[in-house]
Amino acid sequence: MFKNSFLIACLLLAQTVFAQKNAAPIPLKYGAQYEGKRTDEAMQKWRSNRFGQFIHWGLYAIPGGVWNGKTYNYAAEFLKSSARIPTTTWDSLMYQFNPKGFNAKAWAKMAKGMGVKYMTITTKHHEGFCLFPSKFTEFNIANTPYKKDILKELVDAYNAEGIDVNFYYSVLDWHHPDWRYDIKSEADSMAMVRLLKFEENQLRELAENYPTVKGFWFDGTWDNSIKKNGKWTYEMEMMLKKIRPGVVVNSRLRADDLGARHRDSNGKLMGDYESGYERRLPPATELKVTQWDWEACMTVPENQWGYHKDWSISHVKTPVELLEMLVHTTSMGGNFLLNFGPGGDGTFRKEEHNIADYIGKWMAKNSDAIVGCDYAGWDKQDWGYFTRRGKESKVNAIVFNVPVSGVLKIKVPAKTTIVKAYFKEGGKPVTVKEVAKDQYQLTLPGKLFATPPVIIIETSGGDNSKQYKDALT
Ligand code: H76
Repeated sequence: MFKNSFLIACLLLAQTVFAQKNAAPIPLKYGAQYEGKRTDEAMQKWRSNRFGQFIHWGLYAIPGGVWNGKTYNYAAEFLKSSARIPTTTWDSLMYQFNPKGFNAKAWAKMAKGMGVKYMTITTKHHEGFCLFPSKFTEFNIANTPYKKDILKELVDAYNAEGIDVNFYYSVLDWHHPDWRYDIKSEADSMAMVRLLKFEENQLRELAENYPTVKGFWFDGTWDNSIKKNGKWTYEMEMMLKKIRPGVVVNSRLRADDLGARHRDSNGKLMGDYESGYERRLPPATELKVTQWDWEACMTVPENQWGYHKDWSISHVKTPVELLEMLVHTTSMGGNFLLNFGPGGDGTFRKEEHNIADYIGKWMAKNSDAIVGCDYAGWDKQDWGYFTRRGKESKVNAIVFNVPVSGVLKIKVPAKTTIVKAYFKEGGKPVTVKEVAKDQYQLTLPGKLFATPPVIIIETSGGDNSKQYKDALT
């Protein structure tokens, strides 16, 4: 009986796979615009950046997760919703927005010191407050006691440090009266038309007024009201690319004709890169992610993006944990966007400074193994990660877990020979031993490492298979 149902299940599976393979693609007007990776210069720069700083800053930074003496453990930027605060009450926080400790140049210097190549900032989060002076709403920075265009100050300061700036923009808007979660009536439909027109105006404003913007990072697009407006998401992508050729847009913006998100109804990625890896990395085995560009965004605590006063309620990732995530991401051909949530006073917390210092010190010596690097094409090993710059014959081995044996096992692709290996820092040679066909061992000196070492492995296209005879099986 079991055998029979197993057989039937196999047949059914084979049939579905067969059917999918042969099915004609669903015709779509607003699906993926191209397949694979963009190869233009702007995209190559975006990809080579690898390490970015995410900044969540808005009115939510002022209460910091605490309302009327009560601490709300959910994400600080969701406080309005968690504590069910009426819109008018929440919005009046804007009259307190006056970050006395804010210094755009100091922020940019800290980011530069950390080794990031790009920064993505919330121009408008779900609360609807705009960090830029918008013609289309009063709910913006110009009407706070701070008054100045804080977004422009940041763009200028980061650009001066050679850091690209991208704009996060939430389509979901708790402030705007026309936002709808779903469209169930003609009135809803008309409200959403007005909302989307307002947002189109703001997006045009952002693209036109900040000419160096390198990308748009959309969020708050998961509701039915947006799934039913795939055409608008397509039009926004086209509009931004027309105003700023080369601009990079995340997959999260997009829905297709049928409401499929990120990937269209034919399974093709929309936008320029997969942006669905949030607070997690793709599984190590999922190297197929390299078929398109992708980015993982990461919080320091479990789920806090905006400033929260109390970080004791969840695990706070250590600097070395975050560094490992950055390296892991690079080794799988992705970008790593690490979040910072400055306080209402415009300063970063101690933990964030510590992370910036620790990663920055490592990047100062080793950024060559990250920036401009990609998946190396070698099998992942338990002791750490491989990265490689383009098609170079040099491979970087970044060691996070030193085995008890002190021996790093390596399996190279067929017809690859390891010529030599040495520590990137100091150049000390590492003993290399070929132990079987396409298999090597690197022996580490018997000492503990204070920070993850990078070992440079030089290879040649030599064929080591001749000296080995495969077993007959
Ligand atoms: C849920 C959610 C939002 N998406 C993250 C990138 C944060 O902005 C968070 O508030």
